[in-house]
Amino acid sequence: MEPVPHIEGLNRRFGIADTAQVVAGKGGLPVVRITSPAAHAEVSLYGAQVLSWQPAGAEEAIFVSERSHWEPGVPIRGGIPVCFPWFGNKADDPKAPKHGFARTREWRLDSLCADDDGSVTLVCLTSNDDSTRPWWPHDFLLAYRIRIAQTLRLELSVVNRGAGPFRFEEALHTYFRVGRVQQACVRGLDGVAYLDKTDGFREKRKSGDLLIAGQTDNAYMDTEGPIEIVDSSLQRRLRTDKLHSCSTVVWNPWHDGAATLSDFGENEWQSMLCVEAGNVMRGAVTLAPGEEHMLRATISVLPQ
Ligand code: TA6
Repeated sequence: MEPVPHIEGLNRRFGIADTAQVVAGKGGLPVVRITSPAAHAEVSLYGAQVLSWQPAGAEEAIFVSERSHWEPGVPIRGGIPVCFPWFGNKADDPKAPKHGFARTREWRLDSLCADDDGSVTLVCLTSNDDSTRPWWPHDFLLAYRIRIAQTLRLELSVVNRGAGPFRFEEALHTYFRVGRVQQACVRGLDGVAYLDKTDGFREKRKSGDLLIAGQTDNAYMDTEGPIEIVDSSLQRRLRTDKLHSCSTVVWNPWHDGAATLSDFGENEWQSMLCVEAGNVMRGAVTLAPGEEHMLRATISVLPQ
């Protein structure tokens, strides 16, 4: 991690008066802070991780743990981690960083623009280098376009810059903030087959809304449609519309799972629910040389 002068340089180059600044966030990590008539948001360049998004007139939609670590090499607990090029543990290497290396790299800020409609869009880039090749020997470019407005639009593009094809998994591991997870349910997964990680990845199928009543770690397959968290305690719905995403992961560690994670505060598990748009497990994507794949998630906060 480079010292603060690097952050000041980014702010001089990209900052937009009264609307968007690059500042030193927790742990000195660079953060783009956006305050526009449409929304307030924060995006850490470390991991290109959205940390906060609060559309005008609504409460904060994103959860970040009060016990999160804020240091290079360690994932931030909360926000919207970008998982790439594998999801969870790497199948052929148990020592590889969980959820890939994208979430623990500082990304390059490529552009930051404000539009007349009050939206602000930033583009962050990262690509292969000597630190990624030992884990994954492919040449790639990741371009992440984040549009902050009354809705939050996330577009993750993967480009194959190598000479041969590669296969990857990806997910936008969104930690939604909920009032009380026990009073939330997930709608849009009715009848969809899923792999239950809490039960040895056994394949199951459930009908109706998903009530969160215990540790939940399900990877739903073939889910192209919108998914909603219905949060009765905050009386709102958190909706994710997806494009080019065939899987959705739903995760809450519940009391016992959170207790094993040092970066979760006491009872914080009740205030979060991850609903993750992605392409994981048998939904992994194969890209030929020169090809590009774009995953889009558009998030909105709606009345219940
Ligand atoms: O998305 C669900 C999951 O893969 C869970 O299995 C759980 O471990 C979670 O992600 C958090 O992973 P992390 O590496 O951030 O602790």
